[in-house]
Amino acid sequence: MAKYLITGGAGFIGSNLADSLLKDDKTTITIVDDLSMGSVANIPDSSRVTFIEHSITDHEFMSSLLIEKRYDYIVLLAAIASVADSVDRPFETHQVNQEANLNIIETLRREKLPFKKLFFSSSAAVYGQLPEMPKREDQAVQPLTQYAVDKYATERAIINYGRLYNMPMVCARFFNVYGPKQNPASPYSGVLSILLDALVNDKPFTFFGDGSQTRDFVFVGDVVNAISGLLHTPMAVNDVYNIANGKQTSLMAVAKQLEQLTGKPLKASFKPERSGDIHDSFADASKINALGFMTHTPLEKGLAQYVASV
Ligand code: UD2
Repeated sequence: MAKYLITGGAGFIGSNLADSLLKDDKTTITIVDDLSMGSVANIPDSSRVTFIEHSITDHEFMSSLLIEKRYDYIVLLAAIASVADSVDRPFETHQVNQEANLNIIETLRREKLPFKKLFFSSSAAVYGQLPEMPKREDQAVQPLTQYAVDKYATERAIINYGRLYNMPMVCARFFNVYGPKQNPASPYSGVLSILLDALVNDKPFTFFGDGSQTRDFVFVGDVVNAISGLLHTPMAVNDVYNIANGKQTSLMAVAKQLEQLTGKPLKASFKPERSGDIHDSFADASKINALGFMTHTPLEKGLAQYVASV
């Protein structure tokens, strides 16, 4: 029996992870999610899943849950997930992306709670605009937004707690994750979900900038394999790993691929770049590749699966 807690488990990445973990019939999962971005429809329909609609920013609630339930694996995915949203809501971002997670690790320390592994989702945003490409985990960081500051601060806190108190914890820097269950409903949603929604439903799409910005688009199935691998690999501890495809693609190029896959033309317009936006992002994934479980779905294949899912 393995007991998992997934914060943000009703969201895009968390619900894909839950689907995958449930393939082991000894797994039970508790999902804590405030449904700010996620939805009940994402949550796997299984008697082995318990859903709690609650914010992770309720420290007393989260501490009591951890003390009472004693999870084996704790996966911290709940977040204000948009860089642009964090620019608009710095205080909420700080409370969700940093304080709430610090409360969780501090509860584990203070109460001496035993657990097998804690995973935290940090972000490629911590690398900022520094020119070195591709991004390696040992390169300098440059957190340019509250989003990046809070992700980096939590990453450091987790690694420091792991070292100081011998707690088994690991962090990963997600690059641009896409795939089934990604919610296009908000202007802050991941760009590929907005693009696909625009194409499928004949809506207009706005490029912020000229579309030449590049991202490392990583398929959600690969991200799920990476999280699961990091949780179950004892030597992956007190460290941070890029989770990426390791390929650099411009937004314009990916828009063209989606036009081809859907057979529809994009109704595109252009506006100035978003504040806090990074122009280029591209990862060196060799550190996680060396652990042996990372998969790299080619972009064409991942996009085709995504298009087929909507
Ligand atoms: C993504 C993640 C973030 C973080 C980061 C790591 C989301 C929502 N955000 O931030 O959590 O991990 O990657 O690097 O997944 N854009 C448009 N039109 C639109 C929407 C976006 O042109 O309608 C542009 C946007 O200005 C940016 C690019 O597309 O240049 C990607 O935007 P995003 O919000 O999908 O992701 P990003 O890279 O800001």
